[in-house]
Amino acid sequence: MIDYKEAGLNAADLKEMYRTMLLARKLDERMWLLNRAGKLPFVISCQGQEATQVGAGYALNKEMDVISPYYRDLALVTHFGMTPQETMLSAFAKRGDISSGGKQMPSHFSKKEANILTQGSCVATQLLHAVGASYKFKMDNEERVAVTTLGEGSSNQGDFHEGLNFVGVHNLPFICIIENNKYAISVPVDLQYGAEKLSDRAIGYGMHGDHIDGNDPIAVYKAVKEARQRAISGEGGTLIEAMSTRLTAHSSDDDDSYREKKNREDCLVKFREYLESYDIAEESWFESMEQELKSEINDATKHAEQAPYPDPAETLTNVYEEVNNG
Ligand SMILES: Cc1ncc(C[n+]2csc(CCOP(=O)(O)OP(=O)(O)O)c2C)c(N)n1
Ligand SMILES: [Mg+2]
Repeated sequence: MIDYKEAGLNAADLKEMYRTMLLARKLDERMWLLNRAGKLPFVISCQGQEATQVGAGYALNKEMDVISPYYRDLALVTHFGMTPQETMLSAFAKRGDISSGGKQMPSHFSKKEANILTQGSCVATQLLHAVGASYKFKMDNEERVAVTTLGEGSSNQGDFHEGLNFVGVHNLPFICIIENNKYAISVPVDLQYGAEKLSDRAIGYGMHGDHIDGNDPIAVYKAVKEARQRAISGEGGTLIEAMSTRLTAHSSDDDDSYREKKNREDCLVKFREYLESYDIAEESWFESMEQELKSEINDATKHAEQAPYPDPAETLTNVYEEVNNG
């Protein structure tokens, strides 16, 4: 892992980053338990990708920048302002779900006041939404950046090429982060693309490309911070490939016996070891953090479990602008 001082971070920053990573991990683990207990219909995990997501989020300006995330980005959206209660309301498909009133699939994050754009289920379409936002920022001369994330499998969709080509042509303030966890459901990378590095595609779009260790939140922070600086200085977009790890099956409906379970690097364990090696935090801090987050997640779960489901009469609300009942 790279040196935090060289990246411009201090001990308090690292502790805050660790806290958000741990919160996302614990929320995710709780949702799996609730799924296996028959209480949640579906879970798709951020586990193993928290370092990429929090490192990236920490380098952005939450008040100014816009993110267009994908379904694994629980840690990124948590950093941007999605609360555990909002996450649980969505997971339980309750009426108070901020993204859709309990009608959208879980992990289709959106929160207008936190600059999190809404998304559809077709992978890579979120990239186009971010490109549109960055075009607007450029037209209006705003010092803002639009950021999107997606899996390496999704980077083979036509939307990816069309979107990045547009960014290159118009030199837009845009960052695309590929969270390369080496699988697209059961399909390994050697059956997904022939390139050595996906970040090499950047040259074809006339933009900067970076290939980084996505298990190192500091390396991700540094790469995204630099990308943001280039974007607001009029130097255009950046394509970042963060090499990451998917610690769970693709989703709660996937049997991942197609892959080896040993030797998976866990970014949270690695970051904890890093904090301990620099004497930034000790055992008692980690323990109190676990307790604090556990009680926050207990409260969020209880609240969401007891909350009402949407009224069937609201089925078409926000689906059509106006419903003709005649
Ligand atoms: C256009 C489209 N094709 C197929 C799917 C079904 N699907 C959902 S997730 C997924 C795998 C995506 O893999 P990757 O982009 O590597 O992301 P990861 O899940 O590994 O983070 C697929 C094929 C979809 N949602 N949209
Ligand atoms: Mg993948």
